[in-house]
Amino acid sequence: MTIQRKLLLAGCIAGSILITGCQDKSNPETSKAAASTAVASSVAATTPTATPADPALFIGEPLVKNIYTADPSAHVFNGKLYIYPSHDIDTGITTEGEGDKFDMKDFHVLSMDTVGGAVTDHGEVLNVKDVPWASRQLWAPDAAEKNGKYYLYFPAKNKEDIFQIGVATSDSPAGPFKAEAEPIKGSFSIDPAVFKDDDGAYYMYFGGIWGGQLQRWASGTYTTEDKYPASNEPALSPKIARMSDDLLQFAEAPKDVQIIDGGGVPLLGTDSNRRFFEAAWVHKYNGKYYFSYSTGDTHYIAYAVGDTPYGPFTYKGIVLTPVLGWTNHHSIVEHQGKWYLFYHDSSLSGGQTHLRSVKVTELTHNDDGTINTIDAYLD
Ligand code: FUB
Repeated sequence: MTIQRKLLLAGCIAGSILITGCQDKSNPETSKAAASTAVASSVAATTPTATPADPALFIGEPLVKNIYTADPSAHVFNGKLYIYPSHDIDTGITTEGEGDKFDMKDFHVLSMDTVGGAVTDHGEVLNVKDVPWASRQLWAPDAAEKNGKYYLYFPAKNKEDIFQIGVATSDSPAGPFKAEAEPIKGSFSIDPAVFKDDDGAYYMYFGGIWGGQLQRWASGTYTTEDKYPASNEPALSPKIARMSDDLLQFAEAPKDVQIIDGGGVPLLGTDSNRRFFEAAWVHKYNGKYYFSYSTGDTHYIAYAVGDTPYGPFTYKGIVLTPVLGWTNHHSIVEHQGKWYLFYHDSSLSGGQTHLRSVKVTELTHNDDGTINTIDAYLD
């Protein structure tokens, strides 16, 4: 570890007593890094003004620095890369609550012709005030294209403060998008990721525990009680649903996505280094389906491989080790013959967990189909 990284982490330790709620106890480095959230400037930071962490610590720079961006979902539309991120802002909320500090109100779209080239911020493309059913917290979005029409999928809390997933449409990948009047029927929780298979079928993967409320749907209907699996029980599963032809609804009731170990046994809820937490993404490589996701309180992007879009997916390893900040969220996309990992960290805000920035780096698959693990820090 470099001396700079040691200093950064040491600075974070000073604030650790202010941290509450779902903080990681098993990964001291990331817990300490996330602790800087609590001690950093409380000044509203809609436009980045905080002192950034030393860029020399990291393998990549934020794609944009005029705003904070997170949860990047990258797609290639018409030969160009479009990134659909969350737009992080500081609205002055200081409690950790159930992710209350992630109080995002709108979406921007970013685009670039090629990785490493100029990045365009297309500005606000949807605001929560223009989503009739939503009340707050526009979290991680995704997008899809069909027949020249573009679909922006996004989670938001409804008027009862329950997360659901909505869709908004546009004739351009860069928006602006017009929201449907109602959320997708039967949708719940967060982090939609829409995957188009080679046969033209579209599937939505979604779900997120803790702030994402997946643990409140264990019985199939919403309950205000948090129900996590007992130590010998399988982990909570992310969900999948095939999309209707018009991409505006589910064509079937959401099903569980099973993540199993090499012996075919579902991962347990207590297996926090490997079990699903949030941030589902699917890419297809050499005919196999790669389901990647965040392990949340252990801060990894992990992946599992399956033979169909529905799984089961067998756990294979780590795509990305913990980044600066509590959350880890990504997408994987092929462009101009190379594969890329889009991810975020809190380097631009000096470690404030709810003020993140989107970055990109190359991702490589080995001959046996495994993914080479990426470390976002330079050592
Ligand atoms: O950006 C808000 C939430 O943080 C996302 O929905 C999660 O995946 C995490 O990145």
